[in-house]
Amino acid sequence: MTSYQLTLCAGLALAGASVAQVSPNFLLSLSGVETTASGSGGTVLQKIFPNEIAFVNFGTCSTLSAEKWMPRTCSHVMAGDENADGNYYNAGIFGDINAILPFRHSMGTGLDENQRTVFWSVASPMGGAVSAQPFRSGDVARIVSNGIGHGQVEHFMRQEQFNIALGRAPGAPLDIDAIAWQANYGVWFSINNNRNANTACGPMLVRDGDVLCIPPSALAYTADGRIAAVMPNSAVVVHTEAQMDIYTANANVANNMGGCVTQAVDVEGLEIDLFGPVTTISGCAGMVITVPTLLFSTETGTGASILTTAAGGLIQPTPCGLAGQYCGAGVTLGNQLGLSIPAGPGIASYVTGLGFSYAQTHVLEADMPVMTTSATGAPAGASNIHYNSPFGINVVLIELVPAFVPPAVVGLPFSPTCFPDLYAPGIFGYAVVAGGFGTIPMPALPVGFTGKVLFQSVGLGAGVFEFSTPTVVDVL
Ligand SMILES: [Ca+2]
Ligand SMILES: [Ca+2]
Repeated sequence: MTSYQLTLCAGLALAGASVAQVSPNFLLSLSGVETTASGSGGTVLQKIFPNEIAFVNFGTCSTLSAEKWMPRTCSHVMAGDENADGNYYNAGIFGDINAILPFRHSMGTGLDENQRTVFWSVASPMGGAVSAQPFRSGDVARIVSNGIGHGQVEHFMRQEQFNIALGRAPGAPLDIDAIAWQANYGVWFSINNNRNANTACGPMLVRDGDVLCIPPSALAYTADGRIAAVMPNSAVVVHTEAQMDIYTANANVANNMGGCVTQAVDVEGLEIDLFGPVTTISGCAGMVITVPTLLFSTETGTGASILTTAAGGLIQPTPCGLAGQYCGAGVTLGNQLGLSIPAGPGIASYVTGLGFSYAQTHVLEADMPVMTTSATGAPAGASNIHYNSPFGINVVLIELVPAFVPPAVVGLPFSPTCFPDLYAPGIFGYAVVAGGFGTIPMPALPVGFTGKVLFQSVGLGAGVFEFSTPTVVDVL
């Protein structure tokens, strides 16, 4: 084997977070469609889909509610017409989001995450009609505007790099379904299907319930802190599926029907707990691996429980209580993460992606993202735009654009805590609204109009403009 020199980017080695910069709040994704505990003001924002990301802010426990943070309609605008069908709307984009990496938080910056900084993994590949780089099930990536154009996939870590670290053919099929990272601890991940691999400990079957580490010494970084290269055969199974089963059983958590969860089956979400105990193990091939305490979720954890490897396996505590009900004491409802409780048992979903984060929920969505009105026109208010803003005064921009939305204006010195880019093609109208949840009517559409109507809100933050996520209505 040729020598494979890897050096840690000097600027990145200091990325360990201080305790003051650790958020107790979560960005997360769920396996099924769930409803926010608040009802989100009766808006369409109350439904959280498996290809979306929600934010759980544990600030006020009596009104705890997960809220939609990255609507799929925001992803549609970021991605463009990725499947080349003429529409931005694609209800099933990504299949599911099955891993989340809040990058700013993982870098230890203490800054709010936005939809351009977070990385995620998909269950089904994104269409390749716009991006020069693919977004596949084995990638951990995000969608940005770069020098090539809008809708470009930017990888934290590529499917080929995961395969190389696993000692597999770079092009082999792979589905990453859990990711956590800190420069001091390396990449921690789990896969979605059992796969043959050749890890640092030799040939083996890696299971979907195993938790693996690629240690810091095997990672090289880009200047902006993404993975540039990995050392071949460097991945190590740190916690086997059997060990994850033991952590899970020891946590003694109930599922959404009140049954005791005794097995992990498939590890679905991972995050590093910087407050937890740290151990070291020998990872084969002379490697010493520093093992942090890990938060994890499992396919068996219906009711959306979150567990931890601390003390041999516990239910994860949050500022509003445990993230799951004890077995024998009832069912895990889902309300511990701010999700609405259905009649009868708890919610059917488990947590599919998980990361600590600071964030603001500043979003827009249309109740009719596709309108077939070119033959008839549509009166004002035939449909509505639903919003959620943390800011007291907001200007919702209404923009008519041609068949393809022009790229956003990037690099503005605005929106430090929200969506960073402004879409500003021809502004057709605007509405001034207060903060919180609300709706504005869609403007009238004349007979014969086809194209896109784009909405983005500008909130007045602390002396600076803060942009909402954008949304597009396809008018056919
Ligand atoms: Ca499309
Ligand atoms: Ca995936």
